[in-house]
Amino acid sequence: MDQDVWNESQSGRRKQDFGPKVNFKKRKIRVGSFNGLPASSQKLVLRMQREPSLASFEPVEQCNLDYHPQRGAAIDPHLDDSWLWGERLVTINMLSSTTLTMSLEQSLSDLGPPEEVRVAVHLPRRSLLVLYDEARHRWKHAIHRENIYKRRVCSTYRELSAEFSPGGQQAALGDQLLDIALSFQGTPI
Ligand SMILES: O=C(O)CCC(=O)C(=O)O
Repeated sequence: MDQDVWNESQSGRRKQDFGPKVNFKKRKIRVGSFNGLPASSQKLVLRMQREPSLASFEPVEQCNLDYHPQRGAAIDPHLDDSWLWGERLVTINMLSSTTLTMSLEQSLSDLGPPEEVRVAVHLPRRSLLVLYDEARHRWKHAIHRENIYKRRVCSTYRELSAEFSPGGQQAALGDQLLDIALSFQGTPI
């Protein structure tokens, strides 16, 4: 990864993207210069697919993030888009361990105001995390800066939503994106 350029991103992160150019607000997608996931991911994706829960997982996008305590790197609580991205978000955690903080606004009693419930998920170095179902769609996820102890790099892989999958309204575009992604000839966009 360090042989490719890292681009400055928000909150002290650096990133490398392998995927189409997307304007989520306008719901527009441009294939642009997307030329696939990197060659180094081919083996990893095959290995993921050996896990029963990832047997049908075909990623169409990869985002590498680089966190360093000296830059105060973090990612604020958020939900990933679900117009383009599908059910499973798969992240490989590398170089050092961290904690993923999951949070949900919940009224704990009928009368009380909503309160934030937090769950800390330990991510060991070299672990793989799959977010799906409520953890994907209801609970926000974040990495707080106090949980970055040393340089940490992660790769997040995303699959297509139903709209871009066979039978969906934008299946043809989805098919084209998958063909490019799974050529594994990519350079960062
Ligand atoms: O650093 C991580 O593990 C989380 C990355 C993430 O939430 C994202 O890319 O949307």
